Amino acid sequence: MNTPVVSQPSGFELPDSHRRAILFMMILSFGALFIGVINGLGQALNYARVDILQYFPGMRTYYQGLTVHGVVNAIVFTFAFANGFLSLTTSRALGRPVNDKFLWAIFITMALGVVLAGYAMFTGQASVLYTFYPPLLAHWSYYLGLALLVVSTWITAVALMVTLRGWRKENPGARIPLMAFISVATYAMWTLASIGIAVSVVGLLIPWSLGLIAHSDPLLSRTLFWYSGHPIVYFWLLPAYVSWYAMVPKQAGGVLFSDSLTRVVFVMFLLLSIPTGFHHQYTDPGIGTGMKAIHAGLTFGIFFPSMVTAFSVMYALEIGGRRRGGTGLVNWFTKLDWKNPALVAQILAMLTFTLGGITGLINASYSMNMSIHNTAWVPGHFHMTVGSAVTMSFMGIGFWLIPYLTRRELVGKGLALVSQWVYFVGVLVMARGLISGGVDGMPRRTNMLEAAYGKPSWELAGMLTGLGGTLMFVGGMLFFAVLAATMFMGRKGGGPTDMPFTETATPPATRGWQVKLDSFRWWMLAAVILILVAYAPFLAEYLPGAFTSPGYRFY
Ligand code: HAS
Ligand code: CU
Repeated sequence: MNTPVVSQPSGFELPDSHRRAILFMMILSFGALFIGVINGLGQALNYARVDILQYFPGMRTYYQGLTVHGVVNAIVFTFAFANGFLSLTTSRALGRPVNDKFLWAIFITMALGVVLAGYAMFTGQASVLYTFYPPLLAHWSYYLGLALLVVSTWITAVALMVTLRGWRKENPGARIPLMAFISVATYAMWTLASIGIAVSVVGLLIPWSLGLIAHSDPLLSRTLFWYSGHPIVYFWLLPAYVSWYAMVPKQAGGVLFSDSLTRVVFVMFLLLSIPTGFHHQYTDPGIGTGMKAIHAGLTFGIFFPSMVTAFSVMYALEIGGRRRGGTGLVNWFTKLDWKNPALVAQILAMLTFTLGGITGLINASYSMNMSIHNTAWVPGHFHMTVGSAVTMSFMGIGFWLIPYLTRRELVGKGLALVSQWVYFVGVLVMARGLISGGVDGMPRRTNMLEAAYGKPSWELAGMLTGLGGTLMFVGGMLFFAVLAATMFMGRKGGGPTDMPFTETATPPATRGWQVKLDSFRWWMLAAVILILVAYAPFLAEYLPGAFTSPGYRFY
């Protein structure tokens, strides 16, 4: 192995105003998760036919609870975390803080969005779930609130691009530091990906909810939703990947072995995340089978960078384990620092993601999708991805980030470790319940307490779901206890003064094809071409659409 080189400038001090703005974003993020985890308990117990939602303040129906659960976890928690965390990683990697006016604009936009969408959800005027498909109709403030949350990610994207451009002017011809490259690539991908949701919400749903247009077009709205709705899962995932690539190797005592391969992975996400949305619409009538097959093929393509990640990160961990005295084929794994909650949370996240990835491949397989679509299998899949790989990674990052931002020492290291193991076991048990029930036809998004049908074999699946969800709730609450104790009682001046970032085995090449990896402009152009290939034929055939459906409010 070559001598490792440091690929980031050192001696970086984050200005206090930035520290505060990012801390506010993290509080919003984890605050949303707190509500989501409590609500999740109600959802999981529903499968075990235990009704606790009725005791929740302000909760009237099952669908109101499920909407809140989806929105706060999948949109507020993830967006607020990404906006804050990747602003920080970009600032740190470039040695150049993002302008703090941007940071406050991001936070205020998100807060406004949460208030607007929250008002509609908590008053029971938006029980349309986080996918808000027409013809279900919500109060306009729900759509506007979600739109503002998307706008906050655009402000972040602009902030990162401006910072990068400033850095490039001062460093002509230099390679973009890796951590900044992968952070900016994440936002470049999402900027293109979010257009679908923006068009749907601003162009179709807000005017419809205000009564400016009388009817809506479910297929068009669903298509625009899933144009953004698949890549959104990588917008949730990639901040975790930034940590797995740029920080976890350091935390594990290893190094990242390839700078170029890491950039290639993120370029692949930029290219292939978007033209895959029809894999959520295999059962939708009105979309040609040929186009669905193209999206299926591209979905197998987007599987690849995650496979590469699995091997790259595992190798980085292995280097760490061997440096700590590990030998043989598997012994290095036991030698990792199992006492470091930030690292342990992320390793457990990776382990659940291995199963999350495999179930994703099954979803993507056209014919197998037919037997699991709209069953409990799907929440089984996504709790092993966003509900654990992402959530546990963010919790793990929180174990050093909150002390870094508050300058207070982490309180309750042991409890922090326990919280992650309990959550990990919980998510595996819950997903086992959902997956087995789903294979057996147990539906998703169904109030099981009121369902007039059922199978004896769903009993065990439902019980496992309820049991696992309860463990996840307990693990989550222990995590919040650690976070609150750190923020209020942590020893002042005890937090880390810098963030952990890894060394790379070889520095980025300064000549040859690798240099071209940094040309975002060309990758964005290539991504647009792929998007056109994937969506233009359907839109050309389908537009101007069929605006025939009135709005419905069932709950
Ligand atoms: Fe998915 C549905 C296909 C990844 C989230 N997905 C969903 C929904 C959500 C979601 C929320 O094709 C439901 C949406 C709704 O409400 O209807 N998904 C995939 C595929 C992947 C995938 C092919 N999904 C994700 C990620 C998510 C997520 C990531 C959130 C963050 N998904 C689908 C499809 C559907 C779907 C269909 C529609 C289903 C339907 O019919 O409704 C791939 O990206 C997965 C690639 C992952 C891997 C795993 C790599 C493993 C790693 C860890 C390595 C471990 C280490 C440690 C290093 C290839 C990187 C090991 C150490 C040792 C010693 C072992
Ligand atoms: Cu998808």
